[in-house]
Amino acid sequence: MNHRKELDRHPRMAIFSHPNVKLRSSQYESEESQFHNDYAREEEAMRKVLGLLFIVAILVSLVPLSTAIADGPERLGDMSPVPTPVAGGPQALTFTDDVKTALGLSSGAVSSLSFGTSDPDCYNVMSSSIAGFPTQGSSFLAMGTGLTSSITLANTSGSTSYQCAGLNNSQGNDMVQMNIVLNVPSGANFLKFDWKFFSEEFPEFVGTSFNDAFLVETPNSTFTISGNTITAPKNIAFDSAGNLITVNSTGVYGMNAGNASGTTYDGASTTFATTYSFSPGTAQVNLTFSVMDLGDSIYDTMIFLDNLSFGTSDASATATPKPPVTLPVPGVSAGGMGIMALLLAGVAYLAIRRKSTRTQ
Ligand SMILES: [Ca+2]
Ligand SMILES: [Ca+2]
Ligand SMILES: [Ca+2]
Repeated sequence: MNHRKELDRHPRMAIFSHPNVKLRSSQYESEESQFHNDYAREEEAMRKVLGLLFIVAILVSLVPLSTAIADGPERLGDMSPVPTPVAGGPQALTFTDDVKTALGLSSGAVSSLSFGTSDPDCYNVMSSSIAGFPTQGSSFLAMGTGLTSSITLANTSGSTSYQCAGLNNSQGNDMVQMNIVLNVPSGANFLKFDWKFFSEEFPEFVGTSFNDAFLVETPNSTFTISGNTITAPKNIAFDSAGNLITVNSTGVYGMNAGNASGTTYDGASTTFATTYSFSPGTAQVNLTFSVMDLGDSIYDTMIFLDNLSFGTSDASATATPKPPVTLPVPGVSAGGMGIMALLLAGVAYLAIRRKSTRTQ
């Protein structure tokens, strides 16, 4: 055959004109076409997955941060009905004297005592024996972010709540505040008082933004709130770990259900005695006691106060204010998860593009 001659004339074309070569060439074209089709399908499927991932990431990013912080059960307080005024309650003319007696103070020991614009339904003198109080005499003072008339209700609700009228903190949530100016007896160099912290926030909202708090500041109140963190350089009352007394710190360091037995609250601290020392010869001590809701005004927190007294001692009775401890909110926010998903989707997309470029 003259194939050799033809090859000499058109060396490149001749190969493809050979019958065997033609057969193999058409098989190759068919396989190549199949490969391209498969690849196109794979790429299309991957594009769809990535598109879906982007949409999910964007939607998750749009979830407000607050819902992420409020992790745990749904936040619906069991709202207490608004009470009708009771004769002899905080509105009575003798109330200030009742508070002094309840705290164990003589009339002459108090220069002034005021609850400002705090809701009178959210503080009161208690004259019965409840959860280890009174620690002095036959009565004590209760002040909190819910009704004092709820204190001895059976604990049938995990979210007893009341929105107190009047005074609020800088976040617009419930606050009850007592300012008391004490005349220091001659020779005294310290004062002390007993307190106990109760809360419905315990245990389900420990570690969240609903960080209800109790502060005692002297000589004036200067605390500030940022998110769920309180900064109170003038505070003198701390829990056993030296932290500010809040649901997050006290919850972690010693609140339990047993301590709240006999009350409507789900948890309480033990009874603490705070001692505050000052220089001998100090004429007056100005104390501001504050109890407040943080995050919102539901899930009541209550403080029992008693046995506010002076003493004289050597330097051993000291209470050195410690810096506030910031506890992180646990868990990753929805916004953070959305950003993570976007980043992962971006990395996956780049990897696919690189693979696609190499194959072409
Ligand atoms: Ca309860
Ligand atoms: Ca409240
Ligand atoms: Ca609360």
